[in-house]
Amino acid sequence: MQQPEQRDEVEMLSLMLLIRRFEERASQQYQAQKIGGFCHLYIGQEAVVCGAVAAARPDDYLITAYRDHAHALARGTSADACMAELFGKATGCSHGLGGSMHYFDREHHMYGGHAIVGAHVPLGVGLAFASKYRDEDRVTLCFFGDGAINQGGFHEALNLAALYKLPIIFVCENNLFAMGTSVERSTALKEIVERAEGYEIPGAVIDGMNFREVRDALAKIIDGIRKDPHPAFAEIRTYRYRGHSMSDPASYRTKEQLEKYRLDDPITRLRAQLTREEKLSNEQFDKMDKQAKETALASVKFAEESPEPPLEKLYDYTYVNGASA
Ligand SMILES: Cc1ncc(C[n+]2csc(CCOP(=O)(O)OP(=O)(O)O)c2C)c(N)n1
Repeated sequence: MQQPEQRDEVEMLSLMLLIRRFEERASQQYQAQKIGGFCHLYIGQEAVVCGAVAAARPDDYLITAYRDHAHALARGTSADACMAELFGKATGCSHGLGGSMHYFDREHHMYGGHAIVGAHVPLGVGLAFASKYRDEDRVTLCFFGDGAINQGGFHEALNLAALYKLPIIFVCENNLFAMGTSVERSTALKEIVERAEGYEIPGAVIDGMNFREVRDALAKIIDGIRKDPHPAFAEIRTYRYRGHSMSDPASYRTKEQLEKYRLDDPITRLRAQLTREEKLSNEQFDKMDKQAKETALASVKFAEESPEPPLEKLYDYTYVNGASA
C-alpha cells in the first residue's frame, strides 16, 4: 500500500515555484494568442493544493473545478503535458481535446478539471463511493470554490456522503470571489464552514496562505478518515492575485486588498520559514526558481513543437473504455 508522499518542505517549495512560473508563462502565451478558450490562473493559491497533496497519498483520488493547472502539476503531471493541453496539442494531458478547464490524468489519480460550477462535487462523492464499495482505503480530495456551495448538487453530494459515511474531504478554496461576486453578496451564511454542520459533517477553517498549516490540518483530517471512513469539510481561506480568468480586469476589488494578500504570499512565507530555520539558503532558492522558470519555458517549446490531435480523434476519450481506475 502506498504511503503519504512525505515530500520534504524544500521540495514542496520548489513545486509551488514551478506552479507559479508555469502559470506566468501560460498567461504570457495566452496573451500571445497561442492558447484559446478560457484560462483561469491559480496564482496566490499554491499553498492549498500543495499542502493537500503533501498530506495525502499519491493514490488518493483528486477532483477539482476548472482552476486546475496546479492540481495536475502538484499531482505529478509534467509541465510539458500541461502546457501542451493549453495549446490543444495531442501530447497534452487530455490529448489536446480538453484545454485549460479539462485537465485529466488517470495515472496520477487526477480526475479533472470540470467547468460547470459545483457539478463535479457529486462526481467526487462517486469516487469516494467507489473506494468504499471496493473496500479500498483511499480518500477522495474534492476541491471547489466558494461559488459552488450554493449549487443544488453540492447539497445532494454532502447529504449522500454523510449518509453513506464516505471517505471524502470537501475542500472549499475560499478565495472570496466567484467571478466578480464576493462571498458576502452570494452566501447567506457568514462562515462557509457552517454549511457542513447541516449534514453533521465535521468542518475546519484553515489559513490557505500557509503551506504548513494546510498540510498539517489536512493530514490530521485525512488520517482520521482513513481510520474510520466519513466525510469532512475544510474551508481553506486563500486569495487569487489575478482576475477570475484572463479576460477579467478584477475591478470589483481594491488594490489595498490585493496588496494585503500579496504581502502574505505563500511562497515567500514558506521560503522565510525555511530560511529562518536554516533549511534553505538564498542560493538554493535562486537555483530552484531558475529551474522552475526553465521547466516552464521548455514546456512552451514542447507544446509548440507537438502535433495537433488528428480530426478522427475528435470524439475519442469522452468516456473511459473498459479498465477500472
Ligand atoms: C453552473 C454554472 N453557473 C455559472 C457558471 C459561470 N461561472 C464560471 S466560474 C464561476 C465562478 C465560480 O467561482 P468559485 O466557485 O468561487 O471558484 P473560483 O473561480 O473562485 O476558483 C461562474 C459563476 C458556470 N461555469 N457553471
